[in-house]
Amino acid sequence: MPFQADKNDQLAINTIRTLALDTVNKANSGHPGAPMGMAPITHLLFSRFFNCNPANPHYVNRDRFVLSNGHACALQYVLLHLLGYKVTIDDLKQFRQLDSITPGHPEVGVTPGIEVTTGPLGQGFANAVGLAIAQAHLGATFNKENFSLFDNYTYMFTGDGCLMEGVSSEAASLAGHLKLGNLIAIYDDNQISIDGSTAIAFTEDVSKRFEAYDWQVLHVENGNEDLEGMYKAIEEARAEKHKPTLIVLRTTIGYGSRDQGTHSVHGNPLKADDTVQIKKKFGFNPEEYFVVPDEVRSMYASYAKRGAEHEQKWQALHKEYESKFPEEAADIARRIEGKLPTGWEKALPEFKPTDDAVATRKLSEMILAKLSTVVPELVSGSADLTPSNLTRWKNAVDFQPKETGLGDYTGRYIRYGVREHGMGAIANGIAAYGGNLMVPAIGTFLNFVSYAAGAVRLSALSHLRVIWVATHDSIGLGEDGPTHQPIETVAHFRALPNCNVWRPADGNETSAAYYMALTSTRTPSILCLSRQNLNQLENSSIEKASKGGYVVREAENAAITLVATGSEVAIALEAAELLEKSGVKARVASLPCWEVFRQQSDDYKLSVLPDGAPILSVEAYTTMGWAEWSHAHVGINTFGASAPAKAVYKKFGITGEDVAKRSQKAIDYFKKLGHPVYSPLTQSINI
Ligand SMILES: Cc1ncc(C[n+]2csc(CCOP(=O)(O)OP(=O)(O)O)c2C)c(N)n1
Ligand SMILES: *[C@@H]1O[C@H](CO)[C@@H](O)[C@H](O)[C@H]1NC(C)=O
Ligand SMILES: *[C@@H]1O[C@H](CO)[C@@H](O)[C@H](O)[C@H]1NC(C)=O
Ligand SMILES: *[C@@H]1O[C@H](CO)[C@@H](O)[C@H](O)[C@H]1NC(C)=O
Ligand SMILES: *[C@@H]1O[C@H](CO)[C@@H](O)[C@H](O)[C@H]1NC(C)=O
Ligand SMILES: CC(=O)N[C@H]1CO[C@H](CO)[C@@H](O)[C@@H]1O
Ligand SMILES: [Mg+2]
Repeated sequence: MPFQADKNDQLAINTIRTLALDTVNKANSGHPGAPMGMAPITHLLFSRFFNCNPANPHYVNRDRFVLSNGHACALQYVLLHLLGYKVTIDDLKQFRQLDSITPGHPEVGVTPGIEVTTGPLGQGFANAVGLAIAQAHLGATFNKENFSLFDNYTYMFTGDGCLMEGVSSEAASLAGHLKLGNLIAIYDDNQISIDGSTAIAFTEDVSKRFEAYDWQVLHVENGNEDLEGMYKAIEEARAEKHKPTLIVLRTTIGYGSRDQGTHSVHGNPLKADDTVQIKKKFGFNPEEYFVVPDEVRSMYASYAKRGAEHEQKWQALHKEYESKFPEEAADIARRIEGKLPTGWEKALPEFKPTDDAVATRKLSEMILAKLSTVVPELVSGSADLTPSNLTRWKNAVDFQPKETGLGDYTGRYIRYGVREHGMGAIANGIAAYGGNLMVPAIGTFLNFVSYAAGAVRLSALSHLRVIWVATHDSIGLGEDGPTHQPIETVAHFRALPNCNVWRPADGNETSAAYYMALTSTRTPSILCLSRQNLNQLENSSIEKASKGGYVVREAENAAITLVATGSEVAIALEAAELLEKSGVKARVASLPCWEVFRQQSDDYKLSVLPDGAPILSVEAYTTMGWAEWSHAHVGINTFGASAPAKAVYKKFGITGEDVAKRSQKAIDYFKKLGHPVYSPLTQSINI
């Protein structure tokens, strides 16, 4: 369709500009520059192309919009208001204020219509790639001839900052390989960031870079005025079904301000006299604030109506689909509702004490293989460590463009390449598609989850169920040495709010970790899995481990409690045996997940880590954090070493014998003090 101008387009654009200006000025804080520069493309995109239903922000086949340059969120809030989402003028007036729905950067779950939390630059870019992967996968899985149920676009705004960040390069490279024709990025090429002109640090040819990634790259030279040019570029982007598109849009930051085109309009409210002259220039009364002319109201109401009709049509199509493909329709409905398939948990294997010693990474592979058959929304993948991570089940189909001959879009195994940060951020986008439509599990070495820390933090903050299959979880990986052996990693992620760090000790515990990871729908999980074989415990169970901590070896009137995780539980048990031989009674507790254990009742926690005897922790990581549970700690507060695993454990004093010796020291020390011994829990419960 050729571009048709609307006589009120300019009025609408200036309304967006002045509303964003008022929003930032009222808060006396925020970023006016990008909203004023991107007002024209925003109006053009949402007036002519974008499908969403403001009355039902969760309508599943809506187009997805990601503001990767999240600092420009005044723009998004204004737009959501105009479109009729539940974002009022009062909400705009509460921008950046306590408990408002218009926080300083967009947050999913806080504001209706926000798809992903953005602000940390580059993340939104990669999230958009994940959303586009989800759309492509669901379309390939469920669409039938004449029933195009999942077929819409992911649009993303991005800026200089995002494109300087490595995470966007990782994601862009993969998106190009995957030929995601449903992904359209609009680059606010205003040549300004906080420090000033991009000439000081960012002079590469971005277009050539994206062409090299195999993206379609389009240019609009006058993003301030050329609506027709913008229209044509978006049309062309939509027509390209086999490549993602980058539209390089030249704009002027802070368009209309006396300081337009400079960094001074990036992140500060504009001066009062500047605001006055801007409003006059745009034909607005400088004495009036938060003004939406009637013409603009009714234009945007018509876009909302178009969106509601889009959903109605989709519902009708879905009904018809239901009658022809009842099984698929039921699966879609279940996933939209956010429910796992009934009885899925029966697929979780249980292990006998007499079963072979197996590495927990291998157990994880077995479990994933079982789950893959009963949880179709589970989509696995790895950052180029498939053979060692064991994240790929037999007969898995790779998620690949058909043309490559390597798989197709129905595939549930994503080859992320060596791009851990990109993988984490893309997985956030996949998880953010909604409900149970897709559940991403992603694999790498535990040590390299730290590479993706920026993305993990956003999984946690935005309540996304992303499951990290983090293998080679300690010095037990052996010969690869200190560069690969995590020491501080787990302490970091345990310190991260709303992130479940699991370190299972055997098969039942690994099943428990998966059970909890899948059912914790609003929390990411990191499963720390061993490279080395671990014996099955004697008394583990899915149920007990699902509490995050439990007793694996009970002893009445014990002189000491040992508490450990993962591979060190067996070492603690060995120490307990040795102690018993010398007449000392020892209990052992396994604490596979601190976060989940913390949620148990005080009584239960105290039954695992009781008063009356010293508690000694055993974990082949930094001891930081263990004071919450234990009086003394066996751990490693230096880097590891390159040698066979057994030798490394010996070097760091993490053997049954060493732990038995340390236990005796702890017992003697507290005896000498001569006062009652209280569990560290008792203190935290009482204060
Ligand atoms: C990862 C990360 N690093 C730093 C920042 C702080 N920051 C916010 S905006 C910005 C500059 C962004 O420049 P650009 O994307 O060109 O935005 P514009 O000035 O054009 O609005 C920076 C460094 C951030 N938000 N995220
Ligand atoms: C799809 O629609 C076309 C045109 O209406 C029709 O000819 C064709 O038979 C339909 N295909 C199926 C599978 O229903
Ligand atoms: C999704 O968007 C495309 C392009 O705008 C449109 O043709 C299609 O009808 C939309 N999908 C549905 C199911 O309405
Ligand atoms: C695993 O759990 C099952 C069911 O509770 C139990 O029968 C089995 O003995 C447990 N295995 C181990 C190794 O403790
Ligand atoms: C496991 O439980 C059984 C039965 O309660 C008990 O006899 C046995 O000692 C336990 N094993 C350990 C290692 O605690
Ligand atoms: C399912 C799968 O890809 N398994 C592989 C796991 O890794 C080993 C090598 O370490 C391969 O032999 C398996 O094929
Ligand atoms: Mg910029």
